[in-house]
Amino acid sequence: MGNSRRTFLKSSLLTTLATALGTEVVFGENLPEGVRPLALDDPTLTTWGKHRELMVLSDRPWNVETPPHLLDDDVTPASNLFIRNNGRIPEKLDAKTWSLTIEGESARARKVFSLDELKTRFKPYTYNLVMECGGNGRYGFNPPASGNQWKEGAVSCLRWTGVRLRDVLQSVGLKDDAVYVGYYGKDVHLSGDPTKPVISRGVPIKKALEDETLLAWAMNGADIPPVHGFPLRLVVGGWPGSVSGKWLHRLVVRNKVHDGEKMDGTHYRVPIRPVEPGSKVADDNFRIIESMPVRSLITFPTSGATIEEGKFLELRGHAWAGDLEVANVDVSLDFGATWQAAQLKKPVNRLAWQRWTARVSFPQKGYYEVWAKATDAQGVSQPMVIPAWNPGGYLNNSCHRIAIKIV
Ligand SMILES: Nc1nc2c(c(=O)[nH]1)N[C@H]1C(S)=C(S)[C@@H](COP(=O)(O)O)O[C@H]1N2
Ligand SMILES: [Mo]
Repeated sequence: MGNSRRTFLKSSLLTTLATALGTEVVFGENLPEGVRPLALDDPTLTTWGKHRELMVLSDRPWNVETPPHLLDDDVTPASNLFIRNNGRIPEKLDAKTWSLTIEGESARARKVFSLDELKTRFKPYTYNLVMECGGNGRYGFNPPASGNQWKEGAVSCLRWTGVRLRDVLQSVGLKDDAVYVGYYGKDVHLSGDPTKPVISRGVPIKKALEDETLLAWAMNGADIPPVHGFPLRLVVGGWPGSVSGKWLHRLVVRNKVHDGEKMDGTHYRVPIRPVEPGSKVADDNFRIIESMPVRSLITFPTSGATIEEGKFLELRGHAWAGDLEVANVDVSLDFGATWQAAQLKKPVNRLAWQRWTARVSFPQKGYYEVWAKATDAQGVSQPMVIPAWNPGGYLNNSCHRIAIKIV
């Protein structure tokens, strides 16, 4: 192999590596021929700085899940935030030239905003908002539903900063017949075909106009990372994550339910009346998922923990209930025969998750399971068993369980 060809191979390897790492490979020119940089095989370095215990469910597109014990913080750190992509992450994201177009048959005008205009013309707000993938818990369904087999970790609660969608929509003007707002992002279909839509969902106008529905440019006080929608995304707390459009560049105000990609069929829709597991569901028996159901996680200790006999154990976790508040959380050490009430905090703002803690003691050495069950403000509790089967494998909010050994 000629010298120039070798130099080319090395430099393209270094370029690939630098892109994956998001930083320069210092001294890269010294890398001996045939030595493979370690980082190429280390997902914690190349997967956008994610914690090394996050689980890669797929890399085409990228879908990465968080184990429950890494969701212990009141505000989920960026390193622990799950990734759910339907297509390719857009390349060349530039905040300076980014624009958001608002149009649609029920908008009074068509307006284009630069990111700077959004930041300066409207008042910014910051809220802690729960974002949970509609398919969180999908692994539990039988027969299995196709799609990412999320366990319980496709959920987060981050501090989002942006302007209210309501303020921006009102500056454009809404017609009386406006019923829905749909989003379009800049991600590209896996095939690479720019004409193929990836995902374009939305929310009814009432949800769009809520105080907490944001056009966000910051996450936990920093720029939104590229994989999570830099430089602008929609954040709609309490509803399936799929309505929080990333790489947001266009919104349409609709006079009917938005008919974008993944608004129909078995996408983010569940049967209205229960169906036989595995059966085909008639189109008129579907509703679009809106507010997510009540759910909780045990974030401490980690499942499988070994604890010394005779000690109290301080359990903790979070609970959330879509648009509603959580009213109480109970824990059981005896497979659900008896329950004890946990302490439950109020959310820091509407649509944030709530911290719960419970001090428990175990009667003797042996194996136990801790089960946690949350109940929402309308008295609806998490089920112990997998809830109604649906073809897309959505809304499995059954109780989280962990294993404990007392020695
Ligand atoms: N443009 C765009 N927005 C998107 C998606 C996507 O694939 N493309 N995935 C959605 C889904 S299904 C979820 S659950 C959330 C996940 O957000 P995160 O990856 O920042 O955690 O983003 C939503 N917004
Ligand atoms: Mo999702």
